[in-house]
Amino acid sequence: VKHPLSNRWTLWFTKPASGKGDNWNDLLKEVITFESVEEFWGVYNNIAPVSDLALKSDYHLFKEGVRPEWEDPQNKHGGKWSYQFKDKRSVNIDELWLHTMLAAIGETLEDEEDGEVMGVVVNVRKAFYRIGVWTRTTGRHIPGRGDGDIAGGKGRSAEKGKEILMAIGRRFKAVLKLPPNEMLEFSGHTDSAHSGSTRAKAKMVV
Ligand code: M7G
Repeated sequence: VKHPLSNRWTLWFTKPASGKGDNWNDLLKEVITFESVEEFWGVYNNIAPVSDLALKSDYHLFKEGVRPEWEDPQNKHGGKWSYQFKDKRSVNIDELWLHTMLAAIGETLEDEEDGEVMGVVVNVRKAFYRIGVWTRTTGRHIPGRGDGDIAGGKGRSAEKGKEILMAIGRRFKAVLKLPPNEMLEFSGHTDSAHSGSTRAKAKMVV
């Protein structure tokens, strides 16, 4: 018996750059798509744990049809909640990433009608592990669209859009078991793209 997930999910991997000529697109690889709880465990049990990955690797788990890139049509008006674990030796990154994936595929990060969560990401870097949740919107107006298009056609007000994103941030913070004084930060992808890095100025904190 297979227990179907609400969505089909695709796992992606960013392999570390080997030389200077490597660009983002050469490094990002689609791994596998699954649609049941059993298939998820089959994948999970057969891939390297985050703690074994080389520096500059990423795992991305995204809804099928959404590439884990700022440029994807479903991400280009969006942003992400993220947190950097700077004490790499004391953090159980494998457990945190597992819990993050389970929250994504189990759809516990948002209410069903929100339709905000596009995927989750873990980055292995020299100074930190970063885990993030990518959302379809930023709670701001989309340039060139009319009022009421804050949330990409869902007719939400800016206040409602922000509240939905804040709720996702609070749930994600609980998944990561962060104490109240540690802050999760939200940043828009366009800000990330312009600054050339993820470390763009945070627009919201939780
Ligand atoms: P990062 O992995 O988000 O954060 O971006 P880091 O700076 O902490 O490592 C690292 C680099 O990967 C960026 O400067 C971009 O060159 C590239 N990169 C990352 N992402 C998520 C994208 C993306 O969505 N699209 C493109 N074109 N490049 C990206």
